Parts: sequence; structure tokens; C-alpha cells
Amino acid sequence: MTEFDVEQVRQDFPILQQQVNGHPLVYLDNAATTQKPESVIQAIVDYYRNDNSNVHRGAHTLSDRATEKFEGARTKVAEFINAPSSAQVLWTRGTTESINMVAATWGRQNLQAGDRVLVSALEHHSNIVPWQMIAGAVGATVEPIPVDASGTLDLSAFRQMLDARVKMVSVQHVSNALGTIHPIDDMIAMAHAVGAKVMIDGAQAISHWPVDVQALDCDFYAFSAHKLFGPTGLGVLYGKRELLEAMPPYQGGGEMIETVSFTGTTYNQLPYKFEAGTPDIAGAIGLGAAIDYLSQLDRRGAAAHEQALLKYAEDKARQTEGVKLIGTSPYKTSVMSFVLEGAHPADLGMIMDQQGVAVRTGNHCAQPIMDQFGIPGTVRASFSFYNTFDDVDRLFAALEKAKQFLQ
Ligand code: C6P
Repeated sequence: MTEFDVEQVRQDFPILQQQVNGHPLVYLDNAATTQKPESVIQAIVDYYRNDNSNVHRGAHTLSDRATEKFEGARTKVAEFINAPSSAQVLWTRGTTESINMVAATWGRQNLQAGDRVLVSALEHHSNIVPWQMIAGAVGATVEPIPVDASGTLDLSAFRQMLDARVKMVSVQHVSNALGTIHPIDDMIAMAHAVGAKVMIDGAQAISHWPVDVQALDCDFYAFSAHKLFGPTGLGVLYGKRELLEAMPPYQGGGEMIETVSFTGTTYNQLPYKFEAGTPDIAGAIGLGAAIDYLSQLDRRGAAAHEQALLKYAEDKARQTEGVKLIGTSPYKTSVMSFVLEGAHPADLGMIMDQQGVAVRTGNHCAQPIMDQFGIPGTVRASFSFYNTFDDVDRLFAALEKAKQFLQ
């Protein structure tokens, strides 16, 4: 057990203090979205109560206040991921939009017939389909990097796949379906050696440990605010400056222009070139508050606690008859995916919910890897630092009940 004071931390998350279906809530769906601390909720409420206004208009005091908070949040994100400049932090609607933006702009400009885009076999659909769409339009291909039976990426197969036709390697930092951590440091260096660019889908990594985009040397890094204890509807795309400068805008409209005329339009500087329309001001302020929250948290202790929960849960799973873990890589975040012999994951999830235990079931938007394992889906329990060992016990108690009911 660790010294991390989970009971204290839980007090910061009001949603955890409730009963669901007559039982105290056990929230184990953190890979889908994390819960929000009171300080994040308050920051959003304060903004709407006191400062609500449009940004970058400079027309009045409220607008100035809103702009200061909004751009302050961008600076916090830049520092949080160690981006060289806040101009390289673009607001999007989420990881999905960040990847679509790169595929549609960088991809449209740089991919040609015969080019190859490599993704891992474990990818979320958000990191497959945008590449298929652009590849289909230009005549490029999207190819999966194999993963083995434990869900670990095959680095030597990746090495063999690399050649001068590979223009983009787009991989998750961490798998949402199985929790596998990919060896992205090595992959980035290997991809760069053949001249490919690298996009990292950080949706499942960003909440677990500090990410340093300069140390990684990735070309693009994407994540969603709602998986980082912030609000839904907002995401981040980090990019290397020279790439962002060279890319065409994603959408046209207000904010992203410098001048508009019927003889020709010029575009705004970074980051605004990619931010058409009124942005999610409250969302950015909420994400800024989430980063403030994390910066006062013992993140090392939090990560150790999550790993201890994972080990405790996986040991229990191995001792539970009929349960099979899906995803047993030695490199994992706190995600436990499993199937129970003779039971459909959706039925299990429903029965567990009746006992106040929230897990996700299904293919987790990662159909190709489910196909590889020959299963329709899994039950996925994903732990955050505010979960307890008692939560794990409740998960297995609920599973026992479900077993009795279903088998
Ligand atoms: N995974 C899950 O339950 P958005 O929806 O844009 O915020 O994130 C999409 C996304 C992209 N990549 C990875 C690795 C993800 O895990 C997700 C979202 C959720 O696993 C919802 S499917």
C-alpha cells in the first residue's frame, strides 16, 4: 500500500459521494471520462457568473477578463506538456478533432498516392478512421503495426515496416481498450530516422503521468480535457511550430483570419489560424483549473496508487474462476479489461451497475483489436487515483453476483 491519501483526495470530487441504485457509487469508468474536482466545477461556474463574455474582442472589461483567463489556460497547458510556446497549443473539441485536424490539413498537404500511414493494431477508431478518410482520398494506405497476444506492440515488426514511403506514424501513447503503454520514445526516433512524422494520441496517458512533448520530440500530441479531470467538449492539439506554420487552416470563419476580401483572404497567426469561431471559453478555463488541481497533487503518489490498484485487481481476477484478462502487457496503465466465460460483457455491466459499480463494456471503439482476440468486447474497469482498494473489492463482489445470476 502507498502513503497516498486517497480518502482526502476523494473529498475533492463531489460526484463520488453519492448512492447509485441503492449502493455507494464505485466509479471505474475513468478511461471513458474522469470525474471533476470541485475546483474545476467552481472555475466554470465563476466564469459564467462573473466573467462571461466573448474573447479577443477587447471591447470591454468582461471581455478582457475572459480573454485573460482563456489565454492563461492555454499558457498552463503549454507549461503542463512543456510546449516551447503557447502558440503551439491549439484548442479543439477533443482528441478526435485533433487527429481529424492533422489528417485533414497536414495529411491533405503531405500525403500522396503510394504513401503509407502506420497506426497500431490497438488504435481507437479516432486514430484509424481519419487516416483512412484522407488515405482513401489521395491513394495512400493505412497499415496496422502488429501487437502480440498480451497486447504489447511488436517493436521489431514496426522496425521492419518502416521505409521511405511511411510519411506518418500515428499511435496511442496508451491503449484505451487494454491499457498497454506503447514504447513511443523508441517509435518516434525510429520513425524520424526514415523521415516520417509522428502523431501521438495521448488521450489515455495524459492523466497518469507528466508528458513532455519536447523530450518526446513528437510532431503532434493530442488529448481531451475531459479525461484530465476537466470538462467535456474541449481538446488540445500540440504541434511543432514549423509544421503548424506550413499547414493550411482546418476550418474557415471568424478568429482564424487576418484580413478578408473578395480578392483574397489572409490567415491569422498561430494558434488562431486553427481556431475558427467562438471557442469553448469556459472549457479552457475549466481545464486550466484541472491543471492547477493536478499541480498541487502528489502525482507520483497518485501514479503509484493507481498501479497498486491495478495489481490488486489483476491478482483477484486471476483467482476468479471463469475470468480471463484481455491485455496482459507488462507495460500498462490502470486499465483492466476482462471477459467472463459464458457471459456477455453487456449483461455483466448491467448487473454490476445495479450494484452501484460503473464499468464500461463493449469494444471500446477499438474493433480491430477485439477482432484479433476473437471477442465482441470486454468488461473494462479503469482506475483513477481517487479509487480505493474497497472499490476493487466491490467490483469483484458485484462480479460474483453477476456470475451467480448468469451462470
Ligand atoms: N476513449 C473510452 O472509453 P474523445 O472522444 O475525442 O474525447 O477521445 C477519443 C479517444 C481517442 N483516443 C483514445 C485512446 C481514447 O481512449 C479516446 C476516447 C473513450 O475509451 C471513449 S470511446
